[in-house]
Amino acid sequence: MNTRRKFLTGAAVTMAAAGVSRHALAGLPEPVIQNSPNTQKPLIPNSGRDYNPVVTLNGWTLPWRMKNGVKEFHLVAEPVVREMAPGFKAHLWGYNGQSPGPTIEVVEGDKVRIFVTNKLPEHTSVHWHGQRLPNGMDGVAGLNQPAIPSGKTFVYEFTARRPGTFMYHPHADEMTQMAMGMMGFWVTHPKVKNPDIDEVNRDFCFLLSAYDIDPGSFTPKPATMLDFNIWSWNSRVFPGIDTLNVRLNDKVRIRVGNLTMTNHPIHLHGHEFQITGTDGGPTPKASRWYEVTADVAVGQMRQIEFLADEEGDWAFHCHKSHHTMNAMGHDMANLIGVDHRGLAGKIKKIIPDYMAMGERGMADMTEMEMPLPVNTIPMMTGDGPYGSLEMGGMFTVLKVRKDQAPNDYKNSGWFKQPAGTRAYEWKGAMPAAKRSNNAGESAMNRVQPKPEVEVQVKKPGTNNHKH
Ligand SMILES: [Cu+2]
Repeated sequence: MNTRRKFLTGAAVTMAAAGVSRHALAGLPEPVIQNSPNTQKPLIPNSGRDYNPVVTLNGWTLPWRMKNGVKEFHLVAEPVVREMAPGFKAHLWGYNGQSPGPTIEVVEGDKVRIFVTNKLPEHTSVHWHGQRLPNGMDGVAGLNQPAIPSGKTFVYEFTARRPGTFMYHPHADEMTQMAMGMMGFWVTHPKVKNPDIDEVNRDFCFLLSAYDIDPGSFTPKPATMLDFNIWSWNSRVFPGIDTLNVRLNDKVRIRVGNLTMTNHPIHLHGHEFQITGTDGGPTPKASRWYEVTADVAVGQMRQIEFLADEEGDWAFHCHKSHHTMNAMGHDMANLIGVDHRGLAGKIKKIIPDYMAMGERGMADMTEMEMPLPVNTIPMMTGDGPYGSLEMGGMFTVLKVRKDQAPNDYKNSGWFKQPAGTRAYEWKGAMPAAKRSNNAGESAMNRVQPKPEVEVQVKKPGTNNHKH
């Protein structure tokens, strides 16, 4: 496996950088470093209790070693270069070579020891979000422990008491460190059959994160509170997010955690799902109902499950339309309905590169050959079988296929729709429009007096509102 091969490479790099002997590191597991932003195959457990591993979208699971019955992991907090989409790299902070960090998978009842080495320029700590653990292991710097100074390694030890969906992130200079991409997923699998936890064929997970990276630059601005321009799943943006490839009639679980500054209504097309778990654990079966959108609030985890029984390429995305766009500025005039072709000619005399846009909507943007600054990504993009998807950010596709082999996670290309099952153009005659002026006649039969002057209400302060 890829990560296995990287095991030695990563260790060698780390040791050379730290300048310490192999002997001095003998007490810690060698850190495993991941160089690829692609979705890695599930890590089949080769020691400890057995379980069905998860697949981290554009991510990976951290290998461990067993030492006297304890599962030992080594996390390295460090600056990383994350490819957020082909052609767009960000200078983030993360763990073991990537942002987000590797997923940690354990089994309920496992004794866990996590070595955390701090290679950041400032102190850090790790909080194990949602876990039951001794107070001194909760990771809030200043409250539960002193912060881990730059260059030092701290050890966290606890038993994974509750099965479920969790995450980890710093609890020291949180604003900066989470804005820079420091976070990771944690899954505790059930030890024995749990009546509220069903077996599934595919189990995906990812974290929601948001960045403010000016087009042409590389480093997120940590002071941003609301005006983020890069909305990502596991620090990837569409079309850089891998698709979720499943077999027809697979039972599918998707686990989502939110470490952004706003909520994200996560929406799946073509199927209905139930919320089967939160960071508080599995939801009781009697409390579940069907949804097609799950709102994941800030600091929450949601785990959804469905039967993938409709073949096709199904959109899966955040339903806030601004979150399915890339590198977006919000300080733009509304030009819908304005024909400014004449004006554009005049402006072009002064600014030869000037381009009129937006008067017919924004879809034109996907056709524009507008020069982009280096290291950014178009706002609306992504080629599909029928043209541009005009999407970005928090968007990908669930691919349900009859011929997807079990345990195969390959993308099989675009769905071939059976003949006669696609929306088509009406080519017949178009009847004249009939206007209905008497809707709700019986109750609302009065003639509405028309105001002589149209009143426009403007709320105070809306001018300053950027979004
Ligand atoms: Cu969103």
